[in-house]
Amino acid sequence: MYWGHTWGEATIDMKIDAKPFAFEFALHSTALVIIDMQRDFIEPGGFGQTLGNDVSLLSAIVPTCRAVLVAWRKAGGLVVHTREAHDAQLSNCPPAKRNRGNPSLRIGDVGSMGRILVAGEPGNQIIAALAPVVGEIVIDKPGKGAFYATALHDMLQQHGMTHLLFMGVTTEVCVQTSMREANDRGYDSLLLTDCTESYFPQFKAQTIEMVHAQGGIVGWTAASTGLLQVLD
Ligand code: C5J
Repeated sequence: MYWGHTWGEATIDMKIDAKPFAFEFALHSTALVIIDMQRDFIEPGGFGQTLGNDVSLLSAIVPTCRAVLVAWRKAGGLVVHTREAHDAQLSNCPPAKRNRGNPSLRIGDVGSMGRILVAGEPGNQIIAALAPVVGEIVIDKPGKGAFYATALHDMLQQHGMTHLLFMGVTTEVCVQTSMREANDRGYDSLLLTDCTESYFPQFKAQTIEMVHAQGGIVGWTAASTGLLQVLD
């Protein structure tokens, strides 16, 4: 299926060292996409912990994510936040997703931060350090990918976006899925490697390799230092 959008002629004004080769982009056509930095994954009592994970691994990236977010805002770049969120009736949470595995609490059950992965609940809020400000896009997504069953692609097209910078959690699940969806829709995407984390360090490392392998089959990867330098 062809998605029917047109890509404008962007004036490249930024270039950073990356794998497999330099990532070139224009500030006015690039969005910072922050995947699921919500309390459900980062704080004790949420979905991440109900699956038996050590959530402290994920909170370690918050200061780096915040530094990038602050610099990107200061430069005037578009910011997109996503949350993995289902409606209160769980009408957009298929039984295959809810019933899989043996978590201590399932999606929709009541935990210490309200109902697990349900929109509007305390645990579903983006952590305070990265909270959205007026003018930033917030996408509630029922799937792992940010494009599935959301208006994200349309919104990015309306804003003339061609390039995406990804950060957030977890690397191999929602971040990777979203990057692959973006790739299939024609975006050039870069994963900021020190701004993403997994409950499984080996999965993070392998995902980074998968993204930039084969000439950038999914996209580019780089630490945030180069981006912060060009934004300075
Ligand atoms: C998961 C996500 N890991 N945001 N969600 O279930 O990566």
